[in-house]
Amino acid sequence: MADLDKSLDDAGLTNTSVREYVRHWADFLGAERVEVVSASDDARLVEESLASGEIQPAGEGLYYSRSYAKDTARSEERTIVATSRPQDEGVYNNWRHSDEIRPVVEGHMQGALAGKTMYVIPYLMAPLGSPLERFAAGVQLTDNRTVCLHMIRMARVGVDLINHLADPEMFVRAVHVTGDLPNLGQGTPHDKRYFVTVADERTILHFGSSYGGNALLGKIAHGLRQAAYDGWASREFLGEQFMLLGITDKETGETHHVCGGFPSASGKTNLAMTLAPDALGERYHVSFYGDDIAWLWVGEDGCLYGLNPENGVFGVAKDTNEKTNPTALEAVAPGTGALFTNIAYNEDTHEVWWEGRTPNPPEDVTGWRDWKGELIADRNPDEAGEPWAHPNSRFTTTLANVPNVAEDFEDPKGVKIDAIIFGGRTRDREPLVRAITDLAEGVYDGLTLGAEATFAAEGVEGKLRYDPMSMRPFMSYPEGAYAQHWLDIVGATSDQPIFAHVNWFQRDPEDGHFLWPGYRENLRALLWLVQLKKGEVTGRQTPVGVVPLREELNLEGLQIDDGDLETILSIDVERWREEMDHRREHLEQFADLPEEIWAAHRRVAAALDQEATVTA
Ligand code: GTP
Ligand code: SPV
Ligand code: MN
Repeated sequence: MADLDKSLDDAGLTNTSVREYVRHWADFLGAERVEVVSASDDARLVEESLASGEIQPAGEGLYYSRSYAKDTARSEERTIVATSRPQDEGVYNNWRHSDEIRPVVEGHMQGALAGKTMYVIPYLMAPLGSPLERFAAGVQLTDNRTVCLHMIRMARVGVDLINHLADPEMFVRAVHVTGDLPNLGQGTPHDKRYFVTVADERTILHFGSSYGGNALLGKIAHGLRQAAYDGWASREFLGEQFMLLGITDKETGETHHVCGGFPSASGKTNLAMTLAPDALGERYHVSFYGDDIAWLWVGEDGCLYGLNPENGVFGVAKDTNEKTNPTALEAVAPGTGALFTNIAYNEDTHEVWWEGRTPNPPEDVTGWRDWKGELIADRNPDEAGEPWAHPNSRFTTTLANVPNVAEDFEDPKGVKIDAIIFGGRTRDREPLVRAITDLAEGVYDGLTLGAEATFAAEGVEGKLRYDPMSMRPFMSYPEGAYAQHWLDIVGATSDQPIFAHVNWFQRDPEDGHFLWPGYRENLRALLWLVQLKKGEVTGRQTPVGVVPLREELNLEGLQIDDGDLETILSIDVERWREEMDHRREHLEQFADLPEEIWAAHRRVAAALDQEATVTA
């Protein structure tokens, strides 16, 4: 491509290592044109995308896009972590030797951009000036303009961010090719999609999707898989699928920061964006830092620090409404530049809708199309009950649009972490909150985190899909080493954060109702946890941690059935003892699991056995 140098000069791209990388891939992919993208190009890219029909208007400064129907979620089976070190193989990372897999995915990519534009997106996954900045730089190449629009919202994007790297070579090489979506054999034995992170070469090669974490390479591929690997290889930090929030007590002026992991679609965005319940709003303010990724490290003062490497939110639309998540609605209001993907769209009025937005779908179906683009009015009677929006439909908006975003959300120093919580969808056994002060027991709890994969009706009652620290789909190195790295990083702090396990999803075994109202009320459990860390309450020690005494929970303004409350504050010892065997089997899969973790498992098991004898 003769005028490549001119394009790069015009864009002001001066980093010669980046220029070489761009040249190599422009040749290899056979791109006809190269265009370097900065955040300031957003308005023009939006105009072009509207003109070409890739996106559609969805109100003032709001946009809608629809994916190919078989391309609406991450694909875990097609996701691979590759290195040249066989010892990097874990249980969940789908490890392959890079010599074997690189030629396969590159084979699909070669020449794929003939006649097309290759967009170059220089980005930073962290605020400028953070202690982890050298792990944050990346340059995504993509054939997809809508992906550029998403990246501009989700990451900090611009040539300035990578022109002056301390080490000009140190950027993640992130190559994305959408491919010919109708001809990729998604879900068949001839599936051509590959989502590969070559972690020891800091190279990401994703082929065959334009959706979410498959296509926005700064987010999951760099921000989680690559970052987790970098954090381990450097011994410097943890990269986790965690939300991060602050709770300010307006009476004392103190702010505490809580981060934590819930498996995908288990409530991180909702918790991170939460507001205090009305009755507690005078006293407490919740501030939003991040909803999906946190990088954690030990600061010079010996405290654990955390930051959100992202610059935006890619949130689940389903059930987002004024009651569940009012701040999310404000963050996608007219004028925010938000993008909606795979919800229902009205072509005449440009309105959008998703399940749970309002109790019922719009009554007048004129102009409404479902996420596949089909007219609702044309549905056969047997399709009447099908959702209008895809259950994994999403909204994309920048952090600055979130009304309760923390004042210091861009502070590169990050924030001191006071508590780390784990949680999942668990219909029984797990109480509202149980606190854990011991480091190994906290890490053990994270490793045995699980969420209901299916409902009890399918006969797997009590069987969880284990999802260590909510990182199962993003794990990039062996689980035993992952546990050790956690013990090392958090163990190096002088003021250790408190751990806790939370559960908003316990149900009544008879009628299935949620025992806890959830959403904004969840703050009450976190307030108790902060008080426990400060020594203001004592709780009640159980074999699996400290649970709140009923009178210690702030229940002001909350309607909850007495019996329900009692259930979610108590431990079902027999049910827990059944769980311990599953946990042992789960942990036995992991090579080189630290002895401290096994010791924690045995301590919990012995305490449960003893409790059972006492009460027998
Ligand atoms: P990813 O972006 O996939 O990582 O998901 P996430 O963990 O951010 O999940 P999100 O907050 O988007 O929530 C997923 C679903 O759980 C939504 O449909 C929410 O409405 C629902 N949900 C979240 N919090 C609660 C809660 O406290 N109680 C109940 N019953 N449902 C909840
Ligand atoms: C998740 O699946 O956990 C997400 C969405 O946050 S994606 O970016 O598609 O991975
Ligand atoms: Mn996520």
